[in-house]
Amino acid sequence: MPVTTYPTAPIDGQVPGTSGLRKKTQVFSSPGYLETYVQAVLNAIGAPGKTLVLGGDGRFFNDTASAIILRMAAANGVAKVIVGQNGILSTPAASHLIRLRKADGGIILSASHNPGGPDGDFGLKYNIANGGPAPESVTDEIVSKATTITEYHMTDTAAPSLSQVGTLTLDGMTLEVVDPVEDYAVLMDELFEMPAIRALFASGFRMRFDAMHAVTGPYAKEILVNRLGAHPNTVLNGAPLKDFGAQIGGGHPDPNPVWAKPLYDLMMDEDAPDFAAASDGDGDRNMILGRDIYVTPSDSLAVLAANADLAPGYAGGINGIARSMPTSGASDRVAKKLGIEAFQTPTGWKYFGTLLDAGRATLCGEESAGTGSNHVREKDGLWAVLLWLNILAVRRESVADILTAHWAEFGRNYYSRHDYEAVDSGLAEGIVADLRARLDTLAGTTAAGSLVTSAEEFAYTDPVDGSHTTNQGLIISFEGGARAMLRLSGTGTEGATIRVYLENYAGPEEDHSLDAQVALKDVIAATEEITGIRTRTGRDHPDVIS
Ligand code: G16
Repeated sequence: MPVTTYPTAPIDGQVPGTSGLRKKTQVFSSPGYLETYVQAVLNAIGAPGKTLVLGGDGRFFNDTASAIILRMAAANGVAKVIVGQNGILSTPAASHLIRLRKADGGIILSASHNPGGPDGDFGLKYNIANGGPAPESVTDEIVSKATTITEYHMTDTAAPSLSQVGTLTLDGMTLEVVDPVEDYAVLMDELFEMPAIRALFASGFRMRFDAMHAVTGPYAKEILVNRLGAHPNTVLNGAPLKDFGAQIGGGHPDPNPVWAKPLYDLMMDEDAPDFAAASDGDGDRNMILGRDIYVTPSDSLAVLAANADLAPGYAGGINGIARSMPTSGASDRVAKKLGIEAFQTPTGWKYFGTLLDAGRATLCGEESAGTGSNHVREKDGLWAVLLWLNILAVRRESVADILTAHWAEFGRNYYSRHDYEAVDSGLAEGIVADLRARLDTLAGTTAAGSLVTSAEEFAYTDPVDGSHTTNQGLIISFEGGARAMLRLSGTGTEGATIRVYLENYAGPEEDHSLDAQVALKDVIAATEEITGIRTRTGRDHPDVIS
């Protein structure tokens, strides 16, 4: 086989963040950068003889990167790569394919909800054989290799076109090109009461799904329109674009009320459809909206958990619910009622893997618009949408009525996240460090009229494998059950993003009709008094409130 060995490029000890390695596209596409990281992955996992899945969200550089990775896989002795047609796979579909085909792992090309394009972001994530993001032990090994290897290997043979489904070879390596949607759609058929959802649409139920010009367009068209009979106008922005529509309308594939504002505004209108949802660049995140109501990801997890048994895939009940630390405690209340375990993990889907594998958690969710279950080992945007549809099809109530009934039973965890973006990294780290240094002194003090009951840095010991991780965010708890959490984003590529997560609980008998910012005003004021973020960053309000 004609293989050439090249010198590596410096990776600068850059560690993969919350979700793999994520950098500016220009960095990723600079000479040798992608190649060095891929070689590190192949060395870390022991490439010879392995079967890998490969796919990405179709953003700018996806096709070039796919071709490079295939040529490197062949040169490094990988036996087989199962790749999505045209190099495309949504992240949950990739996770499913790894599991379905019993692959040794997979490489997912995406920077998720981050913007795409030549001036946008690119990313690479390695997932292990269970279909989930590599745990720290594996990512540490990849980083160690990335910073010490001196050469990478690539076959001189050009990578074949991936435009047709079928089996090919590349210098002795088998290359199976698969339909990105089919296997995933079959899995969804198995999990949900499709005839009931079909009947819901047939009854005149109106929905909009905003694919945000990202990877889920073809998945949503196949499942919602072709299989479930939704009107073709259900899917908005369904044609994937390499820059997610940045050029044509400032598109940014982050499904939240800020970046999916047209959808949000549509649903706040009195003539709104019954239900709406959006997904992100790689299809693992979701936003849920009903007529005149936005469902926070934390509430969505709680409602899905409380009603999961209405779907055939969960008819036997769920074993446990896991949520990340900054996610509200709404799902804990559901777990308590169901008499099942509730877990609080660090931010990052990889921390759910052991709980899912051990059968201790069935549903997982994060405040960052991620919800999923044991059907794959990633969060799954369309899955969440389909579970909502299944619940709506069986209960035949509006989203708002379902939320109102949920809060009347469990109480409401008012919740909001305030983001301060592109803050100078040193300044952001200083704010966190200063607060960390004062944690022991905060309990018992009163800030803006709220009594601090405890303050701590979140550390986590995995209940399944005993692995321990520290420095996972700062938590300030207030009398009455309010919490403020602070951490720096692990997915940004420009400066630092300070995330402040705010939560306040109103019991079943209390008022659930307040605007979240109003319900949280005391905890917001107390948090500013304690942290001084606005003063120190010179900003009088967060850049994004969600
Ligand atoms: C990634 C992880 C999520 C995590 C999120 C946090 O999301 O997969 O599990 O919650 O990052 O982001 P940050 O560190 O910016 O708060 P994604 O959708 O970007 O892959």
